[in-house]
Amino acid sequence: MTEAFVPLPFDRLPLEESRARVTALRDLLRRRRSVRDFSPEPVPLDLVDAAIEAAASAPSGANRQPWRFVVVRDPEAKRLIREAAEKEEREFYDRRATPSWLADLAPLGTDWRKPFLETAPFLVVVFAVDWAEEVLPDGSKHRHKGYYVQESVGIAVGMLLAALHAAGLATLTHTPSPMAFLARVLERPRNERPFVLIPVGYPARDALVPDIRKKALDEIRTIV
Ligand code: IYR
Repeated sequence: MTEAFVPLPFDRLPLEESRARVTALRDLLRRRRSVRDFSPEPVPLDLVDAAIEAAASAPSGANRQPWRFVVVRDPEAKRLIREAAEKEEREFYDRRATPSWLADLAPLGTDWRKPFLETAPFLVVVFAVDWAEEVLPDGSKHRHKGYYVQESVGIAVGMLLAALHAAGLATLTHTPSPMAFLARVLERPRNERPFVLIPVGYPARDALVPDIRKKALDEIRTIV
């Protein structure tokens, strides 16, 4: 099947406007921090929905859009998620993590306790869709595998974090490991794999963040 084509909607910007826009976006994104101290203050759902729509504009392998976003606001569901996550995290901090991993985490001041999983008004749980079930003409079922699922969902999550930040909301990119409990608690189908858990809300008034820095351009960029 050939897709129809339409003209690209494109506005060529004057160079000075390009500069102003990209530096303004850079400066906005540079103010994003991973936050672990959330206020319980509610957040209007439409802010999160608009951010999810922004994320869903991401490119994806063969345009399969292999992402699903579960917005958890039910206190009981958040409690179950916190309980299960803390169980895994305790195991991680007490046993699974290597000494060098724990040393790398020390500047972040993290431990197995995850109160933000109940304090934040929303938890956005992103799932990666690894395959779709297809029924072939002979009635047999076939697993239609996704393409570049990791890359596609990773790009969408980056756009989601940027959009939530642009909305003036705080987020944490949280990956309790292993994350299989999220599929169980949220009753997701077998072809969905938990990808990342993002608490979303306003920061607590007294929120602290670690004093860490991003690498400078000359450390990360090479011109060939
Ligand atoms: N999942 C654990 C540990 C952790 C791992 C990395 I890599 C981080 O950048 C931060 C934390 C936790 O959430 O505490």
